[in-house]
Amino acid sequence: GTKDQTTDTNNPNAKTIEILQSMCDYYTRTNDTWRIMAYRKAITTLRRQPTKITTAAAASLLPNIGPRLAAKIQEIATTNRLRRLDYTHDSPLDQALALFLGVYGAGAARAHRWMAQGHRSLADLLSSADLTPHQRLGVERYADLNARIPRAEVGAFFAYVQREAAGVDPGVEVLVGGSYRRGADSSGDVDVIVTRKGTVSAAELVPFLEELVEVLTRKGFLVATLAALHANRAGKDGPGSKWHGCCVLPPDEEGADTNTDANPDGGSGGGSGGPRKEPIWRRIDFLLVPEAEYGAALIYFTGNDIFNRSLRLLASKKGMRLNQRGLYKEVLRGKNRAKITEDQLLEGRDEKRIFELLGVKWREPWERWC
Ligand code: DCP
Ligand code: MG
Ligand code: MN
Repeated sequence: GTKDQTTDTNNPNAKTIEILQSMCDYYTRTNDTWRIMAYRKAITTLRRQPTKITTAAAASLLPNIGPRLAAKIQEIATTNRLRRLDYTHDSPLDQALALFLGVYGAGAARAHRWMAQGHRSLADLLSSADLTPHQRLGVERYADLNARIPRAEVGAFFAYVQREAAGVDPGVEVLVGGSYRRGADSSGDVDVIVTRKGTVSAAELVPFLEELVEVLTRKGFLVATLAALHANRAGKDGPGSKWHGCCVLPPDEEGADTNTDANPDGGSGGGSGGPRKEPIWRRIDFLLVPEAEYGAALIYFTGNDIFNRSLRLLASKKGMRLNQRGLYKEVLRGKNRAKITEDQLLEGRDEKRIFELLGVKWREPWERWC
């Protein structure tokens, strides 16, 4: 996901954030990666400010805010609007493109191609576009897959997974990473990190996950597969290290907090006594992590993505390399930057130790929004 959404209603810069977010959404539609990043960073900075930023001078003193963004912040703070945004008015074409960009699994290139082929609605796509099975699911479950998952509901999904995981192998540990670990009020998906003491490779956890997926599917918890273990077995993330799909809380689960009737803000209605509505399909990811790489994987899968990028950049400036498996000391390279020997692993299992070796102050997960 690209949205780190928390409720900004009480934030003194709420209006500024809202308008900058509209600009960011516009640049997402025009696929302007550089500006998307600049706006996201500025929004994160503003979210952290305890007081309202009203002048360009004050704004430019803040991290990640350049002179042009600072001027926009002043314009919004003083006029409550941004003239630049008027020129991004959503035409019907823009709206169709924005709609297609929201189809799960469709990138900007795909969305533009659908536009070029003359499609303008989800109904058009279903009736006449050539859709892969995953794209079809993204269109059919459009609203579900674009809905944020309230924090309490992520907790309920986790409790369910944790119980079934213990039934398959009591030695396995599970934890929710991603925006949930950063303390978000709502998440785009449920990122379940799976590990077991003594493991050195993700492959050792594959049989466990295969069995867990089978059990969860049989119980009606998992309802769709988007990326199965075997599909990425040879991927660069290691052998079969992840599984992506969709889940629902089975309605017949006794005592379980379902997203159809027990949760008043679940969004799907349902009400006591009334007929049950279809549960909302939620995105869930399982990530297999050996104990030897747990710290590096926790950093990676906690994010956010911008925080990860800045840590990696810092590592490379210090002659190190950080990825989701560990922190390495970069070795000397020969001609054409060819490696003479393998990079030396400095730390993989301990999250705090990786921060120490990088020489950065420890940041709690909820302090890692950028
Ligand atoms: N990640 C990353 N770079 C990417 C994608 C992901 O570093 N391009 C890392 C950081 C993310 C984590 O993986 O925090 C999980 O990815 P998600 O896409 O699930 O993102 P979040 O959980 O942060 O947000 P959301 O609430 O939208 O799921
Ligand atoms: Mg997530
Ligand atoms: Mn995810």
